[in-house]
Amino acid sequence: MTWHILGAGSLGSLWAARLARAGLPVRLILRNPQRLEAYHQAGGLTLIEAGLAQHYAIPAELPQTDTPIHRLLLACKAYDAQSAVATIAERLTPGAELLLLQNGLGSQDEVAQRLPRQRCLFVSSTEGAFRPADFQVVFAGNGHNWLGDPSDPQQPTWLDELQRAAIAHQWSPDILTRLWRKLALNCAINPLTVLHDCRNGGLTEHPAEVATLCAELGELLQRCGQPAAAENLHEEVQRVISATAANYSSMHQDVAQGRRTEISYLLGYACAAAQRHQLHVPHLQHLQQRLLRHLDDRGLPLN
Ligand code: NAD
Ligand code: KPL
Repeated sequence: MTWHILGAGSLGSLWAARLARAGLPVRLILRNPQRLEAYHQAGGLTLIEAGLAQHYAIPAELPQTDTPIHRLLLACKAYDAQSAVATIAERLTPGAELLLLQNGLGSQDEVAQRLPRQRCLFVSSTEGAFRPADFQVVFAGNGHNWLGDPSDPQQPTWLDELQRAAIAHQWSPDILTRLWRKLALNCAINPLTVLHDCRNGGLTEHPAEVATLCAELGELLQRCGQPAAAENLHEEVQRVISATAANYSSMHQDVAQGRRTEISYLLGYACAAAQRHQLHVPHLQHLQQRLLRHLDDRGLPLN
């Protein structure tokens, strides 16, 4: 069955190239005729892995192409997920499967609620990729992909295709726990790296701030029915800070490059969940206010 990929950015291209390399049928869905023309000019996708560039002439099409979609990897930013899916919704067959590869929480439910006749799988990824140029992707960090469906623990039959494509993955019946845990890690680290303008390792100079945020995030996870995601959160945050000390967080990179952040699906989602549960999280709220002010000062979107 064909893998349609909507969102031919860093992770979408990384998945597309590896699936195509394994001989699996892949089609990219590009936003508009201009993007399609630029893609045809480039002649395909280039994957750069361990310094080696490989070219893949993966077929591409427009959203309004008149063929059904049975399996779709949605690999755009969280804030684009709903509008991107809307462009191909009519092509999705009943029972089609979508892999939602977005960071944070909130966008997956926005998409799933609009598609009651399809199956939405949530993906949490720790792989790293970036685009040095259009239709080129650098595989920058080995990682793992966890896939799961919060409403159905039955794993799909095609996971062996990911195996064939050497896409590190695992079926995860507790995918929400994974996504909440990653969200908590991101909330404890990313905004502070932006506000202190530092690499992740720079947060070792702000131990009290990190500890206070972890305490509030732990309480929030408990209140949201995610006790497993709260376990040893502070220890893991400290471990991630030291393991990624030399890196800039994804949010820091977004702000430094003047790109929209996924704040609404990370810290914004956490603060909204706290409010829903009437949980007092003054430090998270203050962090959100400081971050929003910081983004506003730079003319960046606040959502
Ligand atoms: P990206 O910005 O590189 O790629 C997203 C692509 O989606 C872009 O090419 C954009 O043009 C396209 N897109 C958006 N709306 C579209 C539409 N309507 N039609 C067609 N294309 C559309 O993003 P990314 O880095 O691949 O990240 C995707 C998600 O994965 C994000 O939530 C991110 O936080 C998460 N993530 C990324 C990495 C990484 O290393 N890049 C690692 C882990 C998680
Ligand atoms: O996922 C991350 C990010 O930068 O988005 C880490 C490295 C865990 C920091 O929060």
